[in-house]
Amino acid sequence: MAVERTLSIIKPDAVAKNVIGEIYSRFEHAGLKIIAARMQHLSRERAEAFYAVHSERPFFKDLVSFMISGPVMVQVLEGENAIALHRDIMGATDPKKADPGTIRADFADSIDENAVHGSDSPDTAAQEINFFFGPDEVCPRTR
Ligand code: RTP
Ligand code: MG
Repeated sequence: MAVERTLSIIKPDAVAKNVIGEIYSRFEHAGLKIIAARMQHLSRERAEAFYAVHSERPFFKDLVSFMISGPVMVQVLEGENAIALHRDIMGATDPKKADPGTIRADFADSIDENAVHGSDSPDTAAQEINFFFGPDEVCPRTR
């Protein structure tokens, strides 16, 4: 399997619950390495741009309002099969349908406030990593 990179966001609800470390621990135990990270409070414009693919969906306005309701923690994860592995650890979009032991099952309250984001394909991963991080902010492990 190929080594991949994926973009991960710990959303405002999970930051507010003070579980950043708990979620990072799950990434690390799964073999994913954090190779870039930043906390930031997104502007409305940046949140709209990030979720532009959903701009025509009925939930778009609420999604953007939620994403700017507090700081988020944004990171690049690297590892074997990282994109699908990360989404497995996250669990289903709707926490009521998420498998036990997944991040969303354990920390998300609703489909609207669902704790984490993860890229869904190699193309979106590359695009989303570039959206948040410049080349000199991504630090591949040399040891
Ligand atoms: P994400 O992009 O945040 O990782 O979530 P995802 O791939 O699992 O789900 P996606 O379809 O990309 O939707 C993005 C976010 O929009 C909200 N959503 N609400 N009310 C609804 O039917 C609905 N569907 C999606 C969720 O917060 C989802 O994470
Ligand atoms: Mg998505």
